[in-house]
Amino acid sequence: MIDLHYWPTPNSHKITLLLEETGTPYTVRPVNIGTGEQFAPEFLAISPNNRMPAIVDHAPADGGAAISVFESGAILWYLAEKTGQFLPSDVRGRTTVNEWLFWQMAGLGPMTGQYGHFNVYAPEKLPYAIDRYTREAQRLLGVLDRRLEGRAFIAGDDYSIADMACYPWISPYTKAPLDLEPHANVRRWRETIKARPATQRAYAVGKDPRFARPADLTDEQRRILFGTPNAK
Ligand SMILES: N[C@@H](CCC(=O)N[C@@H](CS)C(=O)NCC(=O)O)C(=O)O
Repeated sequence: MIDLHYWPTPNSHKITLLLEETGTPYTVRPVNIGTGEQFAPEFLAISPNNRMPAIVDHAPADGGAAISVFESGAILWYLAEKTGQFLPSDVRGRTTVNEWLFWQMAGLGPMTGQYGHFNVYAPEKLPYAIDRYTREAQRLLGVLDRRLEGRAFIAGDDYSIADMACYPWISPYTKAPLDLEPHANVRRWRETIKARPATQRAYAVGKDPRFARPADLTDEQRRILFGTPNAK
């Protein structure tokens, strides 16, 4: 059984996408990042970067003690290897998936995250920061759009963990939608993934009343999440 340490954010959706696609049994362990549960010593023992998601696999392939994994890309890779799904077995396909997984982890995720921070959460609207991350998010969407030209999915014909890593980060902020109009391939690919039954189930996990939260961050949540000095 897998324990999934989770709060409904894009990085966690990546993992429920894969768990639902593979039919892997898992237990959701909520980590309320708005109240600081990511700093609890028990959680830091499995996720030293005080970020979720993280997993604990109580039945690892080698039959040994439980294995914990933090970082969503590493979790996707671990579970894909374990289940033998959504990661090609040939060296070329595997390398392609790895490239785009790293691209998401180092580029699309962080840059879109900063776009969201400065557009949605920052207490002041800083034009330079907003322009910088809007341009960078658009550049990355353009890269993905070109990759998807003539391909059903990022690595080719088959849906893979590279797609699952990217999908939750395509315009994730309802209060600051990214302009997807110039990216027809991204829009087509996104609709295809959205229609998958496993995608519907993955996102339904986050709708549980356990995860209800206010529409806007409170000062206390800002202090916990961003260390904002002028928050209470
Ligand atoms: N690179 C990490 C990033 C994870 C991450 O940033 N998680 C956020 C929510 S999406 C979090 O746990 N934030 C808690 C905090 O900022 O204290 C991954 O992909 O797993």
